[in-house]
Amino acid sequence: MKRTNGSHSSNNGTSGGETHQRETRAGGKLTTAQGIPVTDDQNSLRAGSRGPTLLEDFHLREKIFHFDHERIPERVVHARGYGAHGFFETYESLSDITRADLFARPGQRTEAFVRFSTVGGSQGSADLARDVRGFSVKLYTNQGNWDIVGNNIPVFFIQDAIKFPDLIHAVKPEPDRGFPQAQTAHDNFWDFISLMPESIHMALWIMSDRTIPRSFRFMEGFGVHTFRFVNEAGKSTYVKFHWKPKLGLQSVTWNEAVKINGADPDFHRRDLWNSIEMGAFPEWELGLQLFDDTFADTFDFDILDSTKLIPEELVPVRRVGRLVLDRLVDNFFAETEQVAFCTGNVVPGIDFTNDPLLQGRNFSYLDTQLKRLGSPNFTFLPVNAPRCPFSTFQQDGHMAIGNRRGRVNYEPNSYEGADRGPGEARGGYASFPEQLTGEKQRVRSATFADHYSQARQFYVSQTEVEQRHIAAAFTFELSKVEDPAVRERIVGHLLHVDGQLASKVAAGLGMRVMPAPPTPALEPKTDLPPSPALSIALNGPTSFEGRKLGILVSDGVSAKLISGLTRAMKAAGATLEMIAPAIFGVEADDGTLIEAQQQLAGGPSVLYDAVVLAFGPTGAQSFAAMPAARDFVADAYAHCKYIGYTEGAADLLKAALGDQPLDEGVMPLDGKPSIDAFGKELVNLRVWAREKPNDTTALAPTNGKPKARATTKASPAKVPAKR
Ligand code: HDE
Repeated sequence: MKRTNGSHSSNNGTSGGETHQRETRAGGKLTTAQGIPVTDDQNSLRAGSRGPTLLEDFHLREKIFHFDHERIPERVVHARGYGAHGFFETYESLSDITRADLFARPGQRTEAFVRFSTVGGSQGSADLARDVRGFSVKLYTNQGNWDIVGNNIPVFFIQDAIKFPDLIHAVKPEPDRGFPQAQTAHDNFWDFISLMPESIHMALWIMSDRTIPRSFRFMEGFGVHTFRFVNEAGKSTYVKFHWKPKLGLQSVTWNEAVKINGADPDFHRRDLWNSIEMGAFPEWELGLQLFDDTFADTFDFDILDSTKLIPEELVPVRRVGRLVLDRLVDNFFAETEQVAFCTGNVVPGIDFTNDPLLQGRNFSYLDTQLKRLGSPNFTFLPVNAPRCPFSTFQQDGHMAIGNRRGRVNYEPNSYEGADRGPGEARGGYASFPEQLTGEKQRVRSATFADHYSQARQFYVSQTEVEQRHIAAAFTFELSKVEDPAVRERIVGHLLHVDGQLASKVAAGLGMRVMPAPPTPALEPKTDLPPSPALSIALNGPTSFEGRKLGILVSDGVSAKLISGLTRAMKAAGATLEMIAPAIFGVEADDGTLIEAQQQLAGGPSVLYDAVVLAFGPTGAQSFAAMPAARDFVADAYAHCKYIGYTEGAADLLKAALGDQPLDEGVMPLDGKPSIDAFGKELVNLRVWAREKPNDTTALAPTNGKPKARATTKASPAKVPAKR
């Protein structure tokens, strides 16, 4: 695949992303950074064969000097990320609502760079941490760069930027011990949340499967804040941005996530890399929720409050274009690491609102880039530079690679013609002339006071399985919290969300007494209707496209079965991998070699969406005795995956699953009709009926009185001392 760096034109007229001539041809000469040809790159210069190294060895000195300075500070949040290039294509002209040029003409394409990320972990943390995913999009429009720096969750933890450092301190490793890494399951995080009722809505989202996506390709993106569109006549329309994945939503289960992190900590980045490399380009549609002041004035919540969303059922999402990622980066550091997003990067036709979180972000992003990239000239890096001509009088600073030519570096000036330099552009960016009045004060608007109603709405919008996962996630996370008072405060908040959820979590934590709910700042509404758009399960894929089948094969496997499954997956737009006892592969019944992509120990079933046990009559026996093979099956079953199997797999199924009844998701494969039927079922992704509700209701606490356990003697739980 041919891949090229994006080029930029800088204000001194040079064009092309490369600012130096780096020799990249295969077989080119190795030189120093000064271009001096190197004859020996194996040995440093020394006095005698066993003597000291000489200071004059400029090659050694330069090489080690540069290596010593390879690291730059990682992002203070969203440190772990992965990016790719692509384009945005507009479906229809939106000139009636925005003068943004990228929306002016149907079919118009705009170059894009997207970076996905996790928030809490450091750069080397694992992909399947339970965490919010960043979804940052840089659109290199004809009128400059527009960044939509969003997340895969439409709301946020806090309402005011002034709390962001506290939130991030609380979630990151605790400062004395330096752990836990990339986890919210610890005291400081839940302590903070328990004292910030405004974060409860987001807490529901992060305890849902949204924070353990199966792939970046299967998640939604949201701009979160309310922005403005402004048209040529200066009319403003409020807008919320959504990215809708073409392949539908999908997440994994928590137990699976934990195991994926061990088996392949790069699961998400590998998935993105592989799909683009094979030409299955990830795609999202841009959706807009558009509304005016009349809606804003009558909506139950404040449109400036980032802890609230506007249900799609109330303001439908209008799909106006598509984002396609079709090009891998040439170099991870140069592009993905050095890309600098900023919410303040908007183009004519796009404007801000007074959301206090957005206002703080507009300040923060520019500031952080200086710390991270070390120079105000980061804008000249190829991944950050506009694709349209750009022209400023800014100059100098570290790494000044775009200084203007000529004598003039200020404006106004009285030079003439080309010497004069750029002048102000008629029709350039103009801020929406919003009327502003008010007293200077530190205050939170009373319209931001409802903290529970939408949390409840989110919960009642989930399917039963999803609700179960939310309760289990709260139980897991709070079980890692040492301070019982923190656990109690969270359960107290949950009482305002849903009584049953609170009971389930309290029971899961073994609480004897239900804590009292806190006094809400505003009485929660309990009648907001469910919003099906908020469920993953109700917005899943319509085919198995983009998913992956794992086939555990033995010698003697039916070659016909393998070619039948290969055909079925190809037709569905899905991929498949062979997993074998040895990476060399196995010999099929017709003597052909079936190459393996994974050796059994490196290809556990958590890496696949569905699995097949494809054994020949002779080669199958040994699997039942292999722990990795038993785990392969037991995990696939426990994670509710479809399992296809051939006759020879009976022993392994028995060894892995014992006497558990095989349900309709465990399907014998013995010919074309059964392969077809298996292929059809796969679109459901999981057999959720298999998942046993975690029945802790017998332990549910009562209000005020300890309830006797249903089991034998109730031994009082040891209450850890308060720290
Ligand atoms: Fe960010 N955020 N953020 N954030 N954020 C950063 O900028 C910040 C917030 C988001 O792929 C930083 O370049 C403040 C909401 C993404 O490179 C920093 C506040 C949302 C990324 C920063 C927020 C986000 C960042 C760190 C509260 C979702 C990764 C490195 C007012 C809508 C961008 C950097 C990438 C990164 C500040 C809240 C999304 C420190 C002060 C809400 C996707 O500037």
